[in-house]
Amino acid sequence: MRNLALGRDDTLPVAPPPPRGPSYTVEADVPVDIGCIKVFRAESFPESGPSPWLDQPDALEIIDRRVARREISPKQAEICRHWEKHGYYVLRGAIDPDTIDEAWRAYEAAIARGDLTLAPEKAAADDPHPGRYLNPHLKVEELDFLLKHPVLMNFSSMVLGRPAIPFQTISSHKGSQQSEHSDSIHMTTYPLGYLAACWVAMEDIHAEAGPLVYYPGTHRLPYLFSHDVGISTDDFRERGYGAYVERYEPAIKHEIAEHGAKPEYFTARKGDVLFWHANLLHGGSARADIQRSRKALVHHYFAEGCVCYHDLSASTSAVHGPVENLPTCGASSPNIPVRDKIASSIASGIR
Ligand SMILES: O=C(O)CCC(=O)C(=O)O
Ligand SMILES: [Fe+2]
Repeated sequence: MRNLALGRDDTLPVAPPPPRGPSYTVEADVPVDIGCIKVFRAESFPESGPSPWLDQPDALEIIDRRVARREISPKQAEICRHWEKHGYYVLRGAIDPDTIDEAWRAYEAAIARGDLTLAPEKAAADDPHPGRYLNPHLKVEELDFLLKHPVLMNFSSMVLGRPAIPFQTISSHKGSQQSEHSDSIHMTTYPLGYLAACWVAMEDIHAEAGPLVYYPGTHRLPYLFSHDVGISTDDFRERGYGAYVERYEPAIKHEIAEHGAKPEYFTARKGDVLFWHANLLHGGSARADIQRSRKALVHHYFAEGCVCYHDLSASTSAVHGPVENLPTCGASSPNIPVRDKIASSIASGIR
């Protein structure tokens, strides 16, 4: 079995304990009264740490100390050093092929039953594959199981330095050809950096299928938000992703060119998983052979205890539940609530 490639003795650890306080709240160095934030956009928040542990200037020393204290194994330390430098990691054979096949079969069966309907999203007239689907794990139990798979949860918790909270899934039969971006404009946190993503290969991924493209090291570039590229809240409300395509996407292409960032492509075997940092630039490469499928699941995980919001639309993330759940202005509570359903599923399944 290719499962648990890191081996039983080397099982990835749960997140290290929080540095301060009894709760898992990420205590921002610059506290903000969340209830008083009216517009959830990056410019409404101060610049503040703490950064996730692997983004800290002395991350390499912290890694060495944690190995010395046997909190992480030498193999985990190697993974953390790679993450610190490159902003991604490929875990080969992370999920065994039988689990992958079972999950994909269940997904196809749910589509055949009409439990979920995929838009065609044709890239050309002869495009044989259907489009992506957001949050299929809400309809297909086997995909929910994968989202909460201990190997994926533990890896995300390790790099975030906090317990990971599963947030969303995206399933795809084919390459997205999505322009390069940082996920932080779509899923933003305060403080910054408390998001991790992974891409699960649900079949072998061919170079001509339009594999995920990513740019190692770009996680260290400054975060770029709507405000930085001149997208106002009104622009997004009135024009939606039109403003994003016009202003944000070219700005990211410019960043990549200016810094001479070099692409890598995730050609994978079924069950391989690529994890990436909140700010690593990535996208869907061109589908050289439109007949080829590219079956995958993308998962996004937030770290417990941070504020999660959507910079583009200036709204809080569904991970917190309705906005009324947040502390009221003046309450200044350090405990940022997480929607009950998510919290209880983590409590029962993972911890
Ligand atoms: O699968 C892809 O091509 C891109 C997915 C992606 O960027 C994401 O879900 O964050
Ligand atoms: Fe993305």
